[in-house]
Amino acid sequence: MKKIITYGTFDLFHKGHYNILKRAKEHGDYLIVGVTGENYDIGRGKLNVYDSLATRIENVQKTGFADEIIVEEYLGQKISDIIKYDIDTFVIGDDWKGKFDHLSRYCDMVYLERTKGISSTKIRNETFNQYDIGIIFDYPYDNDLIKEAKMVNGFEVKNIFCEDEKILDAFKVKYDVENTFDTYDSMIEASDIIFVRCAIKDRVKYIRQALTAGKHVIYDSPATFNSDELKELFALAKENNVILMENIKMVHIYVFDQLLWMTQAGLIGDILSFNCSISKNDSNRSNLFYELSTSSLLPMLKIMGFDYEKADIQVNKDGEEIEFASMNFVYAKGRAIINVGDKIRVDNQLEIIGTKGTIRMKADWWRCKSFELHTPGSNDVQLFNTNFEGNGFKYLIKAMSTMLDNKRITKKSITEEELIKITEILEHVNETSM
Ligand code: C2G
Repeated sequence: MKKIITYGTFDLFHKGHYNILKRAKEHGDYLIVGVTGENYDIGRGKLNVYDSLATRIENVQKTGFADEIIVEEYLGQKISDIIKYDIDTFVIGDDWKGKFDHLSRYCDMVYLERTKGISSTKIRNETFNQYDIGIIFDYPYDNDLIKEAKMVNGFEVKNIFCEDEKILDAFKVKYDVENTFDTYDSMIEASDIIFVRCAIKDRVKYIRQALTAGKHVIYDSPATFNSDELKELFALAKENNVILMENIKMVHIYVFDQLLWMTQAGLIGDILSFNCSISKNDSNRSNLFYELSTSSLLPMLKIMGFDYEKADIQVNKDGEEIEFASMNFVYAKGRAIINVGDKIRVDNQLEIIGTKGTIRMKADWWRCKSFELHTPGSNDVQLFNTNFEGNGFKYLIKAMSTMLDNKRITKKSITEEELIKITEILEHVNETSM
């Protein structure tokens, strides 16, 4: 019996998929089809898959060509499958020509001609809503968000505006964005989503203007140092039935959920200590201190809770700007220490000590690529990780896309209470530094 294997996402099943399965089957007696799993697609940056895994499997099954369907869950699984299922021939479309030649040491390789004029991408572009993003900024760097946003179905940064014409022109040349605008109002009008990236003092004004015009907003967090102003923005978003989304990427990356699971479900016991340090040196950005603080305070509040008994904050300033702060929170049963350096360098790390285990994240821990779990009495260190390229902004856009599909404007990943509490702590930091 000659065994054939082929793989694919088979999203929005079409004639091209049907043809390749039919021809793959003709190459042998028994056809195994590998359908990509959701985690695998997320890992390889394919965030535009529309159909669920169950639907995609069902569509392959309906053709009647597959004798067996398996799920492709990780990079390198193709070699394991060829060995495990004792495959004679690997078949794939010629859009992959040359990419799988290394498999010819395990079985025969056949690249079949693709069906012309049809693809999942084409169907997606014709079928789905398009969301044009407009960015308002005051410095000429995009932090890769233009590239990342494009990876999600229907999203694209098309519009830009900056009060300073020179910065606007530099940005346009550098990132080749389609439209620039003379006024913020005209950019709002032309966009579905506004991304506010500017100094904190201007954020509320720009966010308010976009929300009032009925546009969804993404903003660099914190929006303000005034918790009443933040509450007003939340109310305004609700009134206009639009999404107000903070640019905090970690909560959209699944390793962060694993971290929460470990700590909130009690898997490392009672938490005794939450200790994190963060610093970045980027002379192009003002107020970086507050963004770094937000990234640290959010996991603290999620893991340790809101009910600390005492907050002791020590601040060092360089002129008007905070260059370092050490925030010490005393909880009934534990303690949290957060060290944030803007200009003053500290080693980036996050450590959570529980009665039954310790979690450690190193280097750029706020990117949430991995963490280690150390268990007392065991020399084994368990590693939890996710592989993705880039800075994670695509996952935030994907979360926004899901909210838009579901017509939901509230989210569970970050709550209003958490954001208000963070703003109150930052208010306290500012008072301490006066
Ligand atoms: N295909 C085709 N003609 C088209 C479109 C797709 O012959 N017009 C083929 C592809 O060449 C591939 C199969 O249909 O062999 C599945 O295509 P996709 O769903 O686009 O799969 P892809 O994401 O390319 O995944 O591990 C995953 C695989 O490597 C391929």
